[in-house]
Amino acid sequence: MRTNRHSSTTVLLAAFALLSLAGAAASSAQGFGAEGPEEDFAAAMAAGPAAGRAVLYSCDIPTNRVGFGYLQERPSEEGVKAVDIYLRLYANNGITRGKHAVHIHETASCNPCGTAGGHFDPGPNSNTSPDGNHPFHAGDLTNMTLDRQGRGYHMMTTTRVTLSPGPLSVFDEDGSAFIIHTNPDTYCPEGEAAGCAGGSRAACGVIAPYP
Ligand SMILES: [Cu+2]
Repeated sequence: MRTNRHSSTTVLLAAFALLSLAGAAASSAQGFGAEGPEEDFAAAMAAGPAAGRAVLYSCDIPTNRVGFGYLQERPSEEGVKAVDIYLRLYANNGITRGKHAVHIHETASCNPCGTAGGHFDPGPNSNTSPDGNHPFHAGDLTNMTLDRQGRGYHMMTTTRVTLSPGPLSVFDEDGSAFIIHTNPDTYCPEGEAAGCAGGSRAACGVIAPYP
């Protein structure tokens, strides 16, 4: 349902400007080079055939824009691809310091946040129940950590989803959305337990093709 887009100097500059604007902070990122995450991300966007972005809004005050996310698929001839994800939350967004679960949820809807549905899990044995099939969903990601002002950024790479068309694409018929949860993801080591995947929803952003 989507087509590849050309990368261009305009895209590179726009991505760089946005990411630079977000500023630098300490990082525990893996898989990014010495140039720094934001420069690497801008370069990847210029080279890659498929990218996505999301504007994150508060689940308590849906008009409050609290951050953004970028996704970049690495070019590959193979069906399984790596997708780099960058998330940024601004200061004073009403979200508490500490760790917060991050997932790709199954529907491109945030209004209200519950309409994003369960966790993205398109497989033939799909079970999108947030606490029920966790951490085995395709959309399960890693916790992000916010500072005392609720500010932070997070980078991760997943091979469980794609941005280009295919059975794992987040751009399926009803799209997908990021959810940042109120609590940390415990990754449910004891199996299903209420709230083990992060509990209630703090922020949400519909994932859209970019640019
Ligand atoms: Cu979730």
